[in-house]
Amino acid sequence: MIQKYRYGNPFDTEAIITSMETAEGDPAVGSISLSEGFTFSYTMADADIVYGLGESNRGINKRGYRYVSHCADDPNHTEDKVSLYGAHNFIIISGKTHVGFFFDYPGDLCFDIGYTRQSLLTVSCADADLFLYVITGTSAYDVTKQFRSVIGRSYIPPKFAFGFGQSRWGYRTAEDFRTVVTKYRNEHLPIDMLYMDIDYMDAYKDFTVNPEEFPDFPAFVAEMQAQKIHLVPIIDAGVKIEDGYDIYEEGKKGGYFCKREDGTDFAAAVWPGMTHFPDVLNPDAREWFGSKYDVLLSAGIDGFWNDMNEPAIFYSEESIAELDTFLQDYLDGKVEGTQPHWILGTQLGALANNPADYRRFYHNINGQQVRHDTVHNLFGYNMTRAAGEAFARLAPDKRILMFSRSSYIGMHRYGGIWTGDNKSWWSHLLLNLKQLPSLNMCGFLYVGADLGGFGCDTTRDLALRWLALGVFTPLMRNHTAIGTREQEYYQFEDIADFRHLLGVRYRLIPYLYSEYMKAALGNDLYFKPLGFVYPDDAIARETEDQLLLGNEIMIAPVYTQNASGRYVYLPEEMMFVKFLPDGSISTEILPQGVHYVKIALNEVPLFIRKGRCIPVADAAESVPEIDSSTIQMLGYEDAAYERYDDDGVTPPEI
Ligand code: MIG
Repeated sequence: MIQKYRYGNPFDTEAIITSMETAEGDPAVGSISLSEGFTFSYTMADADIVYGLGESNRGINKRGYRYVSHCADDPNHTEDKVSLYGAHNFIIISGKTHVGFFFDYPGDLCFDIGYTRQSLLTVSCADADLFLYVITGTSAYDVTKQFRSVIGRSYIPPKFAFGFGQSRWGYRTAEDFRTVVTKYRNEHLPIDMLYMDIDYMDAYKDFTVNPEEFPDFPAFVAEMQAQKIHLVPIIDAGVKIEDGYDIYEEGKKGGYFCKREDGTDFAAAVWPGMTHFPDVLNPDAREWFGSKYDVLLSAGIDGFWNDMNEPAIFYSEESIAELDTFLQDYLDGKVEGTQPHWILGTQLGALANNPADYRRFYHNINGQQVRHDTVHNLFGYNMTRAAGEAFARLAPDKRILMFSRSSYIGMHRYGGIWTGDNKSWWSHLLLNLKQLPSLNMCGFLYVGADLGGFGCDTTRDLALRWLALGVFTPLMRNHTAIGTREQEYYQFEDIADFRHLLGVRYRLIPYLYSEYMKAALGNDLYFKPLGFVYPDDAIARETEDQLLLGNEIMIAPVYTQNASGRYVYLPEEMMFVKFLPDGSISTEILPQGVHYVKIALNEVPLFIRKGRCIPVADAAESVPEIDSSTIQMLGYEDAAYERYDDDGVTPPEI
């Protein structure tokens, strides 16, 4: 059962699309205080698990820390961080009873989940203007499915997007892109997508391409398509301020940019230098910005990734002016206090993504001026919505690949997510695993991390182990930052090992696609924590380094260095399967309990649940080359599997 409560004057985020009556009074569980903003308090039982929060830090069970929903451009995902790129305000408290809460509030929202006091959960925000949804159910899984049924169907990508994609920040020339494709194809490393990071653009201007490198861009797109490669360009939030640049001129003329209180266009520096932000919360501006994707769609592009849409700000005109004044005072010895040198460092460090800047600009929503910080978490959502709504108009017969860095619940209807700038750390491989089911609970099914790690230099063993997890994530992309060690899979010794792991992905696509589509069409989960399926098993409930995928398999990747295997917990008998480097598959029935399983760097393990089976095809080098006539069933004898399939292009009926 879902009940909706209203406090004050909530902003309509359109996260929930099912209309519901507002209940009277306060929820029967927990307590509400409106004395200082809004605070919801709830006493947790010792055994309660707290699930949810989508893309957030730490474990699957969120207890014992605090989290702040504030879409943040922060590439340092250390264990102490309270905000990442997404704001997904759905939690479930699961123990003897099972109750979910969705705080539909688009500004900063703080979840203290037993951080200040071990048994106390508090959720608080500055303004008591929000909708609160309370969902009671028979299990955490049941609560999740009820929530998913009111937020609308998850985004469905084209089938090619289940292939592998290579990316690197720094590819710039046509030759750079050709080299990657040639190496992948020559080495028979399967691949379907090649990502174009910011350097493909002309001076970082959205919806342009560097004219010297790509004098005939549609021809370049076609050249790649002939090699079964989809190019996927990045789009950034900020529109460069430059006279004569059509997007800038149109935006200025149409009044489509976010404005200061005095009505002038707010200016902030990002990659292109000074930019304006399209006011994607304004329906007219959203339609206008979305229509610009056609510049690339009509060149043959069928996939995009939206970046810097928290929105990220390097500095604003105001903040740089303030810093200038400070610097003058500092140099003139006029800065008061005992530590002016330390203050200088702090001032410099606080320039980017400064909260003061988020209070300096406004959205125009149906004639109302809405200050950005109060709706901050909706920017990435609506940038991606702009694209999604435009795709439905511009390419109604075709699915377009789309994923975003920043997000709020509701965006899951328009695109997927990549989890942003992780690092080539083993701990981030594990964080990647733990984020997956939480993201699914919040509706984000097309998800994945930068395999191998974005920041820092990767190592061959980390690249392989992370790839062995990436085999199972819907979005499977190797991406890395400029200046880091080269990370394309052909850069390492013994390329055959990478070829094998990539090949296993393609062998599993008939199954993975089928389970993805069943989850999307049925408002279900693709990745589940073990506790969702084995709620009465105390060990399963605490297992955070294994996941159920679809209805048939469990995954348990190796996430530590120099390990030749790992411990795995089986809540019931399962079939332990390994895809071996010679192309064969080993199987072994293991009883319920704890096992140490050997997994070499060049093997992909999975576990098939008792009495079930999965379809496996022969390996292929691209999604269209997967031959469904080669599909064989793998798993328990006499088990049956109903495989979902479609053309992978036509958008399914709503
Ligand atoms: O400030 O476009 O998360 O994937 O490579 C960095 C360059 C901007 C951040 C994205 C990353 C991308 C990078 N971008």
